[in-house]
Amino acid sequence: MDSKKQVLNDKVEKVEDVSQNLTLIPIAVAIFIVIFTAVFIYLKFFRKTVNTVLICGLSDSGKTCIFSKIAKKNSKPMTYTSLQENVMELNVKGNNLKLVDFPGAERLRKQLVEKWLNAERSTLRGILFVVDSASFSKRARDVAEFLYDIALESAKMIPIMIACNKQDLDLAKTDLVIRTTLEKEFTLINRSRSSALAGTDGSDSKRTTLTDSDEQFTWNQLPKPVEFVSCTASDDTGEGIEIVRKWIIQ
Ligand SMILES: Nc1nc2c(ncn2[C@@H]2O[C@H](COP(=O)(O)OP(=O)(O)OP(=O)(O)O)[C@@H](O)[C@H]2O)c(=O)[nH]1
Ligand SMILES: [Mg+2]
Repeated sequence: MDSKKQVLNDKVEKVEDVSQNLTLIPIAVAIFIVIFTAVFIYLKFFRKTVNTVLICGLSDSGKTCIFSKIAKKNSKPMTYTSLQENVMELNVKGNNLKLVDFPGAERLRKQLVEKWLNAERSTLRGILFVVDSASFSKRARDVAEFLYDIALESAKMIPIMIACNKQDLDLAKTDLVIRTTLEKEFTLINRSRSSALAGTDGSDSKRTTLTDSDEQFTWNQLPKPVEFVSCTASDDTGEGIEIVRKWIIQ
């Protein structure tokens, strides 16, 4: 008799366990729905889309010319010093891309750093840095300082293409010369910034230089790829512009 009672008790306990587990299911489903909705809302409304390619470089390097060529293959751009951004939306295979031509004027540098390289950094998918290859030997240090700051301020997180423009001019340096000269300049900037910092407050200079200042700088020390291309934006053929366009829409 006792053993029958025991079996009955066991069965009752099992049924209670099962019914307890069943009441947990709606709670689990509710939690899942709340988490799913929160993730969906975040992705849809708050996450910034990584869809912008920023064109920058010293004034007169040919940024607006390249921007116009990308907009319209056979355009003959009439450009003058830009004082504000040119923005263009591109539709590539159903995806919206934004191309921003940021003026090279020195007084707008702070705005470039604060807006694009910090606040809007998470929207950047690439930076196209344009160099005037004809005036490069005279302005190598200025070009290097500007590019160095762009790489540093963007936390080295954005892929960079360096467009060595104005290849049609006699004095133009090749992309190879520009590449190696900039490497040497970056080594010098690393060293001078690191010793300047060590001389002032003794703070950790490694975080404020692009790479380890004890080594020669090479492009492959950066975490994101840096590519070089030769181009001519002002003539009809637009030599090299197709490579730039492909890199932008890739
Ligand atoms: N020869 C030659 N001239 C070029 C080339 N690309 C641009 N230029 C000329 O260089 C000048 C400056 O070009 P822009 O495109 O206005 O330069 P930018 O970089 O936009 O200059 P900012 O707006 O001041 O920052 C213009 O007179 C262009 O016609 C090129 O490939 N070859
Ligand atoms: Mg311009």
